[in-house]
Amino acid sequence: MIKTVPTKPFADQKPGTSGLRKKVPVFQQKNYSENFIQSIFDSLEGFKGKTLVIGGDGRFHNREVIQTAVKMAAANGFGRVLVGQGGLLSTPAASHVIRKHKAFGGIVLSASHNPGGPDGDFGIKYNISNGGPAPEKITEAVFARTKVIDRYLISDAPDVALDRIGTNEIEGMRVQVFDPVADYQALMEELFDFDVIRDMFAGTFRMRFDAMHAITGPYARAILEKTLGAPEGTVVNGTPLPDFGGHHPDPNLVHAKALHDLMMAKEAPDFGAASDGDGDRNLIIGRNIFVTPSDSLALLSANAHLAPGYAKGIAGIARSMPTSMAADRVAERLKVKCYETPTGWKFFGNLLDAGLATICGEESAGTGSNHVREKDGLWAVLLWLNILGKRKESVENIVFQHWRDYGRNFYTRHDYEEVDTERANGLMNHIRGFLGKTDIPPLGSKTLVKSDDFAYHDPVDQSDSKGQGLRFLFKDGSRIIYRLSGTGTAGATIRVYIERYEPDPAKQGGDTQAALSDLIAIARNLAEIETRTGRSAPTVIT
Ligand code: VG1
Ligand code: CO
Repeated sequence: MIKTVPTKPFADQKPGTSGLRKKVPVFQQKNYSENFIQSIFDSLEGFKGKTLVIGGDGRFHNREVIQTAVKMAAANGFGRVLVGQGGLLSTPAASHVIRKHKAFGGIVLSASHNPGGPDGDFGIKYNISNGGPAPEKITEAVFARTKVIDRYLISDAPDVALDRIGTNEIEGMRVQVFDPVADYQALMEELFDFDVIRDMFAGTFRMRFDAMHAITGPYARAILEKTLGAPEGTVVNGTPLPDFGGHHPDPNLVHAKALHDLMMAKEAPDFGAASDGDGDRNLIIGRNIFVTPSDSLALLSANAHLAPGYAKGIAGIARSMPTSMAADRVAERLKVKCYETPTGWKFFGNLLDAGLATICGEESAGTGSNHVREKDGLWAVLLWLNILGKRKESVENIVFQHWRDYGRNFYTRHDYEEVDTERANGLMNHIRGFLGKTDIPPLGSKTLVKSDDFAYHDPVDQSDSKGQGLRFLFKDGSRIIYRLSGTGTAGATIRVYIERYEPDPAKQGGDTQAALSDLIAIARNLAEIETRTGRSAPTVIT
């Protein structure tokens, strides 16, 4: 039976960079998830009888909300839902399934790289029929609805057997529980030369993939070990756990330190990689060398033609504004355009749909292409493997060669996490005060060519997005950028992005932090970070 349940609005359901993210206890409040899901449905039109894809990254509270979402989809009139077995579905796989099965949209339960468990984070995001994150127009409508919602619809049917593949029915709506890996794996086989990669594993080539006890474990085992012949044990931490084994499923040098240490050790395998909570990020480390995500975007774009899926070349590249400008140089050489968008994958969707860009990336370990409408961790790993198999060179050689060819963009991001929100806003306002000025004492001898609050005009739907990050651009091509994170759940996270271009091969080696030390000092002084936040050092450096 379909029930109409009265409810009251929650004031804090504003979606951030990627959906609504809050602490688990917030989501456990009565009606909290229901209100948000109903607000999504209330903001959409024309889904009666259509298909909805539902899945999540397996974190704590996943199964409960999957059941809720299925019963609410039935009550709201969807004709069919596709649910990943066990309630599991990586973000890129969800994107693919939405596209392949011509679904109206999808609900992905994830807080991605944020920690999980009973005191960790949870999240809900909505993806549209192109498989990509809902654009701002929709997230704003959802938020507006959450502020006035007074009822939600739900079926009182018993729970769906999530672990059994097969078809059930609720209120006349079909519920199909499917294998979350199969469709995705088939897509990867179309894009990449699996024989080339298989040959590599049949020889001496070895890798480690750290799934961080998150969603990519089953995908990586099936593809790398079972299909490509990588030895068993190549995938570590491969079982998704509700609390990610107590770790933080953020594939960076802090949270994937074990992988980094291994890759820098004498017994390092040839290639190391990791992915995040929901499988859309990738960390790439060669023996002896960490590849920054910005460099990885540039390298993948320059070498994509070595994979069958991109043999005809790429139509364009898109990167988020804070991502280094290394990809711009590749685009220039390939004679294609490089688009600069605000942070968050939702801004790439239109460019991909319109065929303006083929490969997209963010400095935050996100890379992807037009094969889906989300960033895709394993895709990046497989493209790297395909390139390594074709070029038969080490990661280190490939990276150094790239720097020699194009110059190196030294790049780092400093995060100050859980800063008091008022203080963080004060700091941003202080920096904003410098915008447009020429006389800025903390800049010392650096020559500023432009400073602004980044705004984006979407060339496809003509929408405008303002307030996307404070930029200081210097004459020598270096940049300092400040923005506040839109994915955190406690206080504010200040992100400082620092970049300098080095064309001289003789100066391209060495430590990134040392190479950027002048700019780092300027960035700290300009923002008065220490006095305003009380922090003498960043929480995380990537
Ligand atoms: C961060 C990253 C951004 C990424 C977003 C979602 O956002 O900076 O590049 O798209 O996370 O990634 P923010 O607002 O905290 O800087 V995921 O893998 O957490 O969905
Ligand atoms: Co993610």
